[in-house]
Order: sequence, then C-alpha cells, then structure tokens
Amino acid sequence: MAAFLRENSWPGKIEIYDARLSGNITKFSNGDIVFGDLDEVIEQRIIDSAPDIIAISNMFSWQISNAFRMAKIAKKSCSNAIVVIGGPHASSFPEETLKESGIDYVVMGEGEERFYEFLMAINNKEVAIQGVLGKIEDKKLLKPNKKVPISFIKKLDDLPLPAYDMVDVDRYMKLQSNGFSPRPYEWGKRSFTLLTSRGCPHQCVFCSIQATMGYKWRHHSPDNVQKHINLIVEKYGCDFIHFEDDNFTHDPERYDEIINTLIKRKKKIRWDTPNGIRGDTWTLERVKKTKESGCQYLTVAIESGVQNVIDKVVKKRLDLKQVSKLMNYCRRVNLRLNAFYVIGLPGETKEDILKTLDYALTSYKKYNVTPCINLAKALPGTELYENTVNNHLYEGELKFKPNEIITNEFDPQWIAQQYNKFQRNLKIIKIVKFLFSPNFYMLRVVYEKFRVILALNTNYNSAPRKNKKLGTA
Ligand code: B12
Ligand code: SF4
Repeated sequence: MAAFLRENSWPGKIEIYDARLSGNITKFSNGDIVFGDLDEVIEQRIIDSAPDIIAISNMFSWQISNAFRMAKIAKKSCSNAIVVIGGPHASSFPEETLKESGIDYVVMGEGEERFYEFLMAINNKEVAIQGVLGKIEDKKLLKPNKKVPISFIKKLDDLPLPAYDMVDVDRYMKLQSNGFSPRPYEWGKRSFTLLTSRGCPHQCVFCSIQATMGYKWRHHSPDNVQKHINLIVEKYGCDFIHFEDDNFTHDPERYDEIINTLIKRKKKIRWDTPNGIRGDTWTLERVKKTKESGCQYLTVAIESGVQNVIDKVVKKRLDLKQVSKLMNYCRRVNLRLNAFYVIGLPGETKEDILKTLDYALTSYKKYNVTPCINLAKALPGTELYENTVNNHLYEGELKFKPNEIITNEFDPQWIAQQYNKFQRNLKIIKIVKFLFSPNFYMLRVVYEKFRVILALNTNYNSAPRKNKKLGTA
C-alpha cells in the first residue's frame, strides 16, 4: 500500500510502524506474554509521529481484539487523527468492525488502490467509495456505505513492487536469525515471502481467502516475478523464498515459466510452498523441474483421506488419485513433501476422521509425506462459519480458534484426544525412521525447534500486570 501511494504521488508522508519489530518479549506476572512493543511505547510512537491518518492492519481474526485495542490507543494518543482498519477480518465483518470505538473507517478487500482512493477522497471531499465503510459523516465526505460488493485489482503487474526500502529489512532478518520468523523452520539466512498471485476459484468450506482476495485468480507475470526476485536478491541479499500464494499452480504453464527462470539463475535460490499447493496439475516432469529449480519441499493441501469428505464436506474438487501420483513423483525425484489435513468439520463422521489420520500416517510411512493436522477453525466469511453459527455448533463464544466445533458425531474433547494420539504415534514413527536412516533434515528440524524454544526463553523481560488481561500482541 505504501509503495502504491508513493508511486501514485500521493502528497502525504508515509511512515510504517511494526510494533513487533523491537522483538521485546514481556512476560507479565499473570502469565500473559506480549511480543513487541507494549501499549505505552505504541502510544508514545503515535504521539511522536502526530499523524493525520492511522491505518491499522490485522491479519488474523483470532487477534482482532488486539487490533481493536490498538484503535483505541490510536484515538487516545491522537484524537484528531482518522483511524482506518483493513485486513481479512474487517473485510468479512465491516459493519461490526465499524461499531468498535476508535475506528472511523473500514476498508474492505485489497487495500492498494482503495486506500489511495480513500485518501484522495478525504483530500478532495468526495462522496462514497466502493468498499469503504465510514462512521464519520463529515458533510460531503465519504458516506457510510452499506456492505457493497467489492472489486479486485485486475492486473497485479500494475502494482509497484513492495516498498522494502521503507522498512528495516535487516532488522527483520536479525529477528529471523534469532528464531523469530513467521515460518519457524527457516532454511535460509535471509528468507523472504512472495505472493505471485492472489485469489482462488475453489470454494473449500473453511477457506476465507475470497473475503480479501476474491474468487478470481489473478497473477503476476513470470517477468514481473523475476523482477521482484532480482530486487530482493540483489538489493536485500535474499537466499530463500517462501511462495505463499493461495493457489500457486493454478495456471501450470505460468508455474513452469517461473520455475524455468529459477532454473536459469546462476546462483540458485532455495524455496518452498509453506502455505500449501493443490494436489492436481502435477506431472513427473514438473516435479523434476521443481526440484531442479531449488525447491526444498512442497506442501500439498489434501485435507482428508476420504474422497467423499473431500467432495461433500470440504468441497475441494480434488481427486485423491492425483494426490497419490504427486506422492509417487516426489518420492521418485527425492523431493520432500508435506501435507495439510483438517479434521473436525461438520459432516465428518468419527470413522472419516480416523480414516484421515490413518491415511496421514500411512502416507508418512510409505511415501515420507510429513503430515500437518489442522483442527477445523470457523473463520469469518466462510461456509463453515455460516454453518457453525447458524446451527450453533459451539459452546460459549466463538473465538476463531482451532477445535471449537461440536456436532452430533464429535466434540472438541474427542478431537483433541485423537489429535494427541496421532501426534504420539507420529513421533514414534519419526524416531524409528531416524534410527533406521538418520538424515540431516531431521536433525535440522530438531535444531530449529530447539532454537525457537531457546529464543523464547532467553528474551523475556518481566513486568507486573497493570491492565486487565491483554492476550498476546
Ligand atoms: C503469509 C501468511 C501467513 C504467515 C504470516 C507471516 C507474516 N507475518 O507476514 C504465517 C505463517 C504466520 C501465517 C499463519 C497463519 N495463518 Co496465514 N496467511 C498468510 C497469507 C498466505 C499471506 C499473507 C499476505 O502477505 N498477504 C498479502 C497481502 C497483500 O494481503 P493482506 O495481508 O490481506 O493485505 C491486503 C488487504 O487485506 C488489505 N489490508 C490489510 N490491512 C489493511 C489495513 C488498511 C488500513 C487497509 C486500508 C487495507 C488493508 O490491503 C492489503 C493489500 O491488498 C494469507 C492469505 C493471503 N493471500 O493473504 C493467510 C491468512 C492471512 N492466514 C490465515 C490463517 C487462518 C492463518 C493461521 C490461523 C493458520 C493456522 N491454521 O494456523 C495461522 C495463524 C498464525 C498466527 N500467528 O496466529 C487466514 C486468516 C483468516 C482470518 N480471518 O483469520 C488467511 C487470510 C488465509 C486464508 N486462506 O483464509 N499466515
Ligand atoms: S483452501 Fe486452497 S483450494 Fe481451497 S479455496 Fe482456499 S486457496 Fe483455494
């Protein structure tokens, strides 16, 4: 968004503040832990900047209460400033979000063009903007809009590359090397996240991507991706890329082109797909090239070991036979493969869940496909959320956390038991595998885990709890 404002000669001054960047960890006497700056520091930072507009980004619904707290702090520190919020949660619940004190406007969906239009509208005192919901009725200024269908950026290549120069890249790298990274097991020394496309035409019941990125898959051209990679490699020393697209392989030919440019690089860049890829569209040749281009591992989103659950419960439109082929190809090419599964969805029977866990363990034993089991989470903007709320499939308050769903078949306690049993069995198989064929990869995973635990335990400040419970930031 900052890059977009700058490229379009927005006349204001932009400052980016990431309250986590200090890396301070404060453990309060009541057990709460805060990573990053404490409220007092944030407040002072805002006062020092004296902004006219404060734009808050919130990525995860389960952390939305922290974003609301930030909005209150923002208003308190700078009462004349206009406070705007965006991100996946606000995009799914714009009207509810707007009711929170401290928030003046909600920007739904992608923010680059819309935030620019919004700022220009404020300058020019224009009327309503599609996708912006406002509380302030300042005469002719933006009208409070009802929930409007929002548009998405048509050509991603029209966006400028991110404004890396406006953040302290080295500081992020330093935190990463101390074990604080969004992807805990970093294989590179300077890892960057890249999205080469946005959106996904599939409609898996639990996935909330359409709220911010839409059903239409939009992409950067391979040339643009190469330009982006050149920038982060040449200027910022990137040596590892996490491709975090929602659906990286949606257009296999475009994927091939990106891979080919990676193959041609003189100095190879290592990369992975930690956000998950689809299990179709793979050929042996494509997997070979993927490995050749520097890929360290793929993560495939299988979701269930039961085809009927994939078709009727998850609604993923994925054929397990295609997934088996991918497993086979990866084994032949010796490319590591991880897999995402999800259990605890309404419509699953206990038997389905046990079959999925069994499928996950068997795939690990047979093909070395490392499983990652997710417990269903009813995220705003999803069919799963509607179903969970409309049929009241939970107890108390929904917190957008894993394993809150109750059906006639199972409850969170049963799911947790199966999950724990699965993890124990997995651990045993991992140890046996390691004893029979010790390898560097497994040692590295253990080392990385140890590093994260060590980092968390050596960096604590402690403080008496002053306010009421804050939760983590
Ligand atoms: C990378 C990523 C991660 C990384 C984040 C690393 C980091 N700190 O950067 C990690 C690995 C930590 C992660 C973890 C999880 N993630 Co994640 N993640 C993503 C992913 C793939 C990309 C994020 C991104 O960079 N997007 C690109 C930018 C351009 O998009 P954006 O952030 O949404 O911002 C745009 C708009 O939202 C808007 N906007 C945002 N803020 C603001 C503010 C203002 C003022 C304005 C005007 C506009 C605006 O404009 C931006 C530009 O267009 C997204 C999916 C996606 N495609 O976005 C999921 C996503 C954010 N993750 C999601 C989830 C569910 C999770 C997990 C809970 C998964 C799990 N099972 O554990 C965990 C939670 C971890 C935690 N710590 O709590 C969901 C969140 C949904 C929700 N409502 O909560 C998403 C949307 C994926 C999905 N398919 O539903 N994730
Ligand atoms: S889970 Fe993956 S395939 Fe399904 S809608 Fe989300 S991004 Fe698309």
